[in-house]
Amino acid sequence: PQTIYLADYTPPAFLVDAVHLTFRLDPNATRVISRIEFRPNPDATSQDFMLHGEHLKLIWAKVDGQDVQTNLTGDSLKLDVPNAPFIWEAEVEISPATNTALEGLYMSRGMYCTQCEAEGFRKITYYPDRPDVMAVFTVRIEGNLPVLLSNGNAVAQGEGWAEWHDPWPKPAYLFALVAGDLIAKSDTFTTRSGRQVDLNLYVRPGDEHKCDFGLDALKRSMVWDENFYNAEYDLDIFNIVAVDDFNMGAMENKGLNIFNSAAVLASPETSTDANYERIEAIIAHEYFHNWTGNRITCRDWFQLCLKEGLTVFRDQQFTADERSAAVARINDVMALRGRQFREDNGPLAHPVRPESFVEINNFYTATVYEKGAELIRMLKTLVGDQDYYKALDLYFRRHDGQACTIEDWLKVFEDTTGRDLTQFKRWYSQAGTPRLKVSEAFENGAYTLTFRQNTPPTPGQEAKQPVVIPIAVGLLNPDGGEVVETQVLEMTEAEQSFSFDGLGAKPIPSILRGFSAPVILETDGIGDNAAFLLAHDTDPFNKWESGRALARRTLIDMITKGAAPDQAFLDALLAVLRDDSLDPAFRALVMRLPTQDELAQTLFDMGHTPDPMAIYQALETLRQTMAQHMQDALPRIYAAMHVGGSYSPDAEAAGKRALGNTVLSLISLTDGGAQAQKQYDSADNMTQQLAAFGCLLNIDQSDTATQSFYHQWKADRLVIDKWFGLQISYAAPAKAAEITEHLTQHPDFDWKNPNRFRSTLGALTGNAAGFHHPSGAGYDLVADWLIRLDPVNPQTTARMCTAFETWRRYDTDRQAKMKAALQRIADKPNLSRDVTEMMARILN
Ligand code: BAL
Ligand code: ZN
Repeated sequence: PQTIYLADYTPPAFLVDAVHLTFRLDPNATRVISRIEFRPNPDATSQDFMLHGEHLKLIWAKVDGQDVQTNLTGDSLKLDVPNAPFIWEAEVEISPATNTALEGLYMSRGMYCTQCEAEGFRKITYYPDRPDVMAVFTVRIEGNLPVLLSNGNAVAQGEGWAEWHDPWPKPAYLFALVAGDLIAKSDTFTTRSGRQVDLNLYVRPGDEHKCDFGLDALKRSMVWDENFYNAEYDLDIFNIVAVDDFNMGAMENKGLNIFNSAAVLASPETSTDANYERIEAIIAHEYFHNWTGNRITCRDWFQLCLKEGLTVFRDQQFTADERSAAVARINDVMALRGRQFREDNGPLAHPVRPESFVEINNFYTATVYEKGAELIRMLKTLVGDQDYYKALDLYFRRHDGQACTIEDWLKVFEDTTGRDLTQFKRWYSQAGTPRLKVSEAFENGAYTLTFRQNTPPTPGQEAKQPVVIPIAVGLLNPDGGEVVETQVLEMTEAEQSFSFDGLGAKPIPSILRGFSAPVILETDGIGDNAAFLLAHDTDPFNKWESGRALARRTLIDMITKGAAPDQAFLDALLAVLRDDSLDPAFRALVMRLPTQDELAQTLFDMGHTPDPMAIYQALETLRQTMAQHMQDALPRIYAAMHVGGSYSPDAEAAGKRALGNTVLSLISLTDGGAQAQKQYDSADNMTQQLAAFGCLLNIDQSDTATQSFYHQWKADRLVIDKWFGLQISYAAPAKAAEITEHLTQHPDFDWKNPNRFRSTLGALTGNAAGFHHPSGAGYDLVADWLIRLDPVNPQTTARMCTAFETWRRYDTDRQAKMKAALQRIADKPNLSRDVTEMMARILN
């Protein structure tokens, strides 16, 4: 397959003013008739006219009304056209019913829907399918279905047809069409300047009761974007559609967002608190794309972080604002470390703005999204809130209607603040997570912190240069009071010192407050302050971080030295658990132990070869010890966390349930599951039911619950996804592959449905000790299924290949087994471009 380079970018030879599309829907033979108004691009460097196309059957084509003989070159069309405005018309035939890749126009349980980002529109008709070609679309849909939707505003409709017009020029990747037997739950929103907007959430009959929360989250997002970014909605209709078969979480098509049903449908009985929180964040994310992504889009796919990093940052701000900022930040950092740091440390490491790709779908990554958001957060920290919002205003005014680059984005900040962001830009081009070492000195009342930064080599990037690191620091005095409030130190050199004068005693530093930069902080040079900071830090992130550091150290000592769990750690944890002045959600986060994967990476970084079984065992032992150590305190806290009344997904109630269920998981380790069974039997919402089910699975007391849960929920696909996933997540290491294999034979294992595939095979890759069991059965099973899925759905297959990205961490036996599994995938004839690229990068 061909590699595409950022450096090779050239502007399009022709621009498009208007697109008219007519769809005659048919499952196996949909006709798409296009009429496209082209004109030469004055900024073009070439006159070559080229249209992308993939798997299209061309029926006829005309230029300015004259039939054209087309020379098919691969899947694209090249032909001679006038060096003047002209009209291209064509009719093609496509087959949505056999489109299992879920890109382009496809069918999901009888309903038509589309997914065009990144390059799916070329599977619908011939078009310059690149984001810097923006056009006004008018769409007519003909089909014998009650609901026919496309982007923009509804123009006209009749029996079996509908016409839509989107006045906002957009790239083809934002095109969408939906047709089916759907029901709308509706609401309205009036924008700040008085525009009345009809809001509709379209679902399958039977799902109407799962719409209220999504609509409410949408309205809150609309208000929030007006308040914080002066960003108003710009059409008369905002439609969301829930689809069962979807590769991603959701898609921000202009005026017609399409959502994986798991990312929008919610009811108390079927959705957990975590589901509600995720749905709220994704609704906000897709809505926020209306400005950051749609009104201002990307020039080319290398600039993906321009819209994704910024929109993730905006949805993180929204969650922080709607819920608890401290808890939101901790959750964001856990996700960043779990996915992005792992990616940055392995063969798939790439810059936030990559410089080459084979398949762009492989770059919808944690690095582009989550690290991309961290870069925006750092910019905001560096320039301050006021200048940040000024720069954003300028960005919206200067670039509205344009397809932009990271250079455009940074220029807006330079023009607003007068800063030179040349060095900051390295964050976009250098892959890898910087290591930040700190040491200290105290003399004559002056306290000095010295930092050294170093970014390890990553594929294709041996040597790295220093980046700009905003380091938020506060100082505490030895009795726990704060002597220096949070200041942002701006590090630009490889090594740099910062001093604080006039101190009466050597202070205790709290460094990288709020996780002010996406780096790995190494504090060996400043002594051991973790227990002190866990007790006293005023910065909630670092308070949590200190608990995490203690837990990590205890576990590492257990694994590498055979040590017993550290009593001081257990006492510190118990003190937090009992501290009713702390937010229950925060306490639940402090009680959460590091993941197996995080421990494996930590051990690897320390020069050890991680043994997944030893890691698993240490975590089990520590949990058991915690349960005993805290036994007396648990029942009171469990009772205190009871939430009465009818279910509400708000942060306060969810926080209490989170802590209550953390406590329940410890209680169930000493009471044989009695309390969990009680909670399971009396639960009136999915959060409580699923948590109790997890406890029962964990202590192997679950046969009855497994049966009863299935029978209760067998009609609900989203709940049955949980049922598949939980059994595998809680499977003991030696049994995980076998249980997964067994579940793949279950009549409900619909492997072509991405949600079901992920909740089964994905759950196995997430059960680290099960996946890495020395038998190699986990590797083999996952490889078998990836080989099977690839011809059906390359995108979902490629995504799951990342399970193998850590193979070089492990012992020679595991390495050999993982490599053999990877090689088996790589050797499969006719492997997709997506998976071919992933195998080449992982094995490299
Ligand atoms: N643009 C793809 C889905 C999302 O990031 O919103
Ligand atoms: Zn996005």
